[in-house]
Amino acid sequence: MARLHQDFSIVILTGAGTSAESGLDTFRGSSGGGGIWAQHNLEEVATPEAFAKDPDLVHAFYNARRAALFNVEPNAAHQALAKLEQAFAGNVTLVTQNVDDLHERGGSKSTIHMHGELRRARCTACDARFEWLDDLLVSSVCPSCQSVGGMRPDVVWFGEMPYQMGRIYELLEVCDLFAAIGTSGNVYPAAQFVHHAASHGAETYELNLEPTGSSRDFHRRAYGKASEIVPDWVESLLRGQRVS
Ligand code: BJW
Repeated sequence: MARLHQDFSIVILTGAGTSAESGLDTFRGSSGGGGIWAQHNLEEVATPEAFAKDPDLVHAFYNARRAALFNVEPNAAHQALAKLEQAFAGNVTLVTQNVDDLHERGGSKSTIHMHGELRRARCTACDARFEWLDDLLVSSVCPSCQSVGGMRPDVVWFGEMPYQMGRIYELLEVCDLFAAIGTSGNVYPAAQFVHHAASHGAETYELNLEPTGSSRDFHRRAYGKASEIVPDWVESLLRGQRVS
């Protein structure tokens, strides 16, 4: 690692693998199979069409996952990324595809949740967004416009535009280092971030349990459990930190 300076800018993209050791399922599992999409048909629970067709089923799917957040804790990977954000002299931006709140609970202060957040709800009638810790139901009332039946999880389903894409692309275009951690690289547009960052000059890192279909697109790679390889990587970045 070259010596780093105060203007050095890092963008980190995290995915479900970052939270796996906290006890939250990944979507696609590892090479042996499994994961959330092996148990649920994504077209029945994670599309706007699914919500229109069977909102009770969609609410049940997300209510269970929201409730599960009360039983999990951030792991060493979340904590290490928070430490990097706090201790690094340059700029660190954490972009997560995860809808859990483990980065925040691990100490990160300004995480971009590009696929939304389980602990938030959105009204499809007036578009207001709220913190929402209880179950969502078809009978839930919008606290803003009082509509009934239109409250939905504030998550980004297939076919919908992820949040803050303009800001994310701007950050990718000026960053010096881009890292993808615990993500399979199967879902767009996040899967394209490595190309966008590299084409604007960033050095790119993949940190994952195992190689993915995108591994060859990264300049550097480290494989193993996030709770082990992320703290090591963060320490190496902090050790290399010098004003040149
Ligand atoms: C470990 C570990 C450990 C395990 N340590 N690692 C081509 C171009 C553009 C778009 C498309 C395209 N083709 C199709 C599309 C559309 C679609 C898409 O990508 N479909 C794919 C199936 C092909 N994309 C969309 O619809 C998106 N919107 C969109 O494209 O809008 C238009 C647009 C165009 C251009 C610019 C901007 C916008 C929206 C996608 C929304 C995804 N939503 C979900 C659900 C969110 C709510 C919920 O949680 O239910 O988001 S799907 C699901 O996948 C979730 C995740 O955030 C996302 C990514 O999954 P992730 O994080 O990578 O998890 P896994 O499970 O896949 O991988 C885990 C990895 O961790 C594995 O590699 C393990 O090995 C590893 N691991 N344990 C380290 N301990």
